[in-house]
Amino acid sequence: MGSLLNLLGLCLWLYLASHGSKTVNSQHTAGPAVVEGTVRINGTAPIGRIDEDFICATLDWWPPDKCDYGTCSWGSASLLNLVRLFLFIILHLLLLLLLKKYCSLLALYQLGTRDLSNIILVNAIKAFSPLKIRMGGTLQDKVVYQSIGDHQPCGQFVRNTVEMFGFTQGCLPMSRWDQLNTFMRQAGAKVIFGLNALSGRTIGSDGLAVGAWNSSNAESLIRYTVNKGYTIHGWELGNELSGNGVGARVAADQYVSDLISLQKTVQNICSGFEVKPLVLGPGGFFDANWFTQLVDKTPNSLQVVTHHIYNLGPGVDTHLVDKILDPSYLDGGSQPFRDLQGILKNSGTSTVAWVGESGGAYNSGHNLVTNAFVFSFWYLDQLGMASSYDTKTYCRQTLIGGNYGLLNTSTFAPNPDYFSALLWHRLMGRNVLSTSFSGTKKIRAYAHCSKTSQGIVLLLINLDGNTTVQVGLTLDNATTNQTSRLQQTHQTRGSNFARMSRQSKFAQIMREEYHLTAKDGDLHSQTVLLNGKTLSVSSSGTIPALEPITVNLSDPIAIAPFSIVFADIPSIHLPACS
Ligand SMILES: *[C@@H]1O[C@H](CO)[C@@H](O)[C@H](O)[C@H]1NC(C)=O
Ligand SMILES: *[C@@H]1O[C@H](CO)[C@@H](O)[C@H](O)[C@H]1NC(C)=O
Ligand SMILES: *[C@@H]1O[C@H](CO)[C@@H](O)[C@H](O)[C@H]1NC(C)=O
Ligand SMILES: *[C@@H]1O[C@H](CO)[C@@H](O)[C@H](O)[C@H]1NC(C)=O
Ligand SMILES: *[C@@H]1O[C@H](CO)[C@@H](O)[C@H](O)[C@H]1NC(C)=O
Ligand SMILES: *[C@@H]1O[C@H](CO)[C@@H](O)[C@H](O)[C@H]1NC(C)=O
Ligand SMILES: CC(=O)N[C@H]1CO[C@H](CO)[C@@H](O)[C@@H]1O
Repeated sequence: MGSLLNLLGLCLWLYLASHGSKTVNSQHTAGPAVVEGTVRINGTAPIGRIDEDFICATLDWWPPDKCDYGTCSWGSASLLNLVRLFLFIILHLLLLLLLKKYCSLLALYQLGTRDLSNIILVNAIKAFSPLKIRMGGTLQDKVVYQSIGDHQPCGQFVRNTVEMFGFTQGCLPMSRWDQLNTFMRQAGAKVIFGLNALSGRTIGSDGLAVGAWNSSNAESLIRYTVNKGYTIHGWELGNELSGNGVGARVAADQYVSDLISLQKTVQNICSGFEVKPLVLGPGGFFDANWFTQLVDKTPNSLQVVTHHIYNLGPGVDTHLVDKILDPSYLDGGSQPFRDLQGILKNSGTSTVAWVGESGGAYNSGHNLVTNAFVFSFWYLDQLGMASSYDTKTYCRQTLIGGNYGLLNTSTFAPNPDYFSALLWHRLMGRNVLSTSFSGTKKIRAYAHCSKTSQGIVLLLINLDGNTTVQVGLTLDNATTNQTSRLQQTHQTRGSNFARMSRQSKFAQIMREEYHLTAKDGDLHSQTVLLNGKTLSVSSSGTIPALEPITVNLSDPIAIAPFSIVFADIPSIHLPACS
């Protein structure tokens, strides 16, 4: 049969059929314009498969006196400082637990603001169960790990402008490492730890780091970790040393042999374990030549190739919002994903790609942009785009710290992107669907199989501030049985949809929608509304439930100006999702 015959175009919302884009209401009426558009999904086979725990966020080493453009945005978010708070958190959680169990004094136990933020932090991480957390960043290649029997002082980073990255080396005391691991275990996080890859090398004036990696300090940390029974999901070698590097660089062939040595070390120390930690690298900016060499020469040593993304330029840029709202600018961000996928396919390796660190705008982001509602346009678009090129995990810079935290640096209250990430995590299943949009360039459209049902979930982002877009759906390759299911919506089926299982008939004719908008329509707001209601933690630090609205399946999906919609459609069953 010809491919045209094989193509079963199924138009769900029929009034849209074949019209494409057209303005519905008159130009002369007041209020925003409405245009129509169509999402087209090819349901034959998935084009990518993300990790179950795709969402990842970073914790960095930057101390409080890390400043950019005259602003110091890191507070006490450093891995070396946050750990102090962690002790408090654990103590207070214990105290709360005791109070709850043994007395009725709970109401009298007043939470201080610091205690409250600590509880928010634990709850925010736990909400993902698990959240991947990558510990690393620029200063990771200047960290030494305290080792047993080492009586050298274990000092913090000290500001020093003549040093690379403006700070002296810093030391991770094992007592802090204990606290971090205790906390991460309690919060249910999966930790990826970035090792110092400059250890033992000398850095030339041109930035080239010469000599082999001295793994002895890393080895002592890994050994200590294993002996203590801590689980580390992955060990990553170095930060931004690939290609031209940032500050310093390592030649690809040298890095390859260092990575092979790290893999041997991990295999050796963890030989008794059935599941061994992953080895990741290089945690740097994509460089086709350098990455090709790495992937081709480490077929059995590298489980995950990680790259970093700051495609919006420096945080000080005053045109960040213009870039975020420009569809062609966003499209330009697909280049490294596409190229890296090509390299992996060509080599036939089992190595997979992750985004190991991505904060959009470098040098700590931009206050009220990279921590405000508008940034969810960029962030969710990145998550959608990365998935469609088979990226398995995406680490956001940062969980806390800088101007791009998912959580507020001082209160740990969630910023809008936190809720965007949580919705993604709860709804978007592993299989990625080939998706395109016609009608307007201002809609970004992605689709995955649903995480909670046998159906699909659409992610639609409206970059236009004046236009509501009414979205219909066309499915290629839906089977005739699906057609009949959709047309005879009264038909009851015995399928078990997680959320709607008790109302399977209902599930056949309804879908669930999550509409995200900025408070007061202000793109710079740090408050996001879900279906018109403010999302915020409760006074006791509980992360709010994310409640959908249900919509008649025969209605188009209405994407308001400057809004983001997740639409969960349990009744559409595609071959790609079975
Ligand atoms: C859908 O995807 C399959 C591969 O998965 C491809 O063979 C087919 O041509 C695509 N159909 C359309 C209409 O693009
Ligand atoms: C690696 O570093 C350790 C600790 O600093 C040192 O004792 C050892 O000699 C170094 N190894 C090499 C090969 O330089
Ligand atoms: C954190 O939250 C406080 C209180 O809402 C706010 O004043 C502050 O600007 C926020 N900080 C950042 C960096 O967003
Ligand atoms: C909406 O359109 C008007 C008129 O073209 C323009 O002045 C305004 O900036 C637009 N608003 C947004 C949010 O794009
Ligand atoms: C489609 O429906 C027909 C009739 O209801 C049934 O015989 C057939 O097995 C179904 N095919 C699939 C792939 O479910
Ligand atoms: C859904 O919409 C159709 C067409 O407008 C209508 O016939 C049907 O009663 C609606 N169903 C529900 C549950 O509202
Ligand atoms: C499940 C299904 O119908 N798959 C078909 C989708 O279309 C392609 C060609 O366009 C066929 O090869 C598949 O068999």
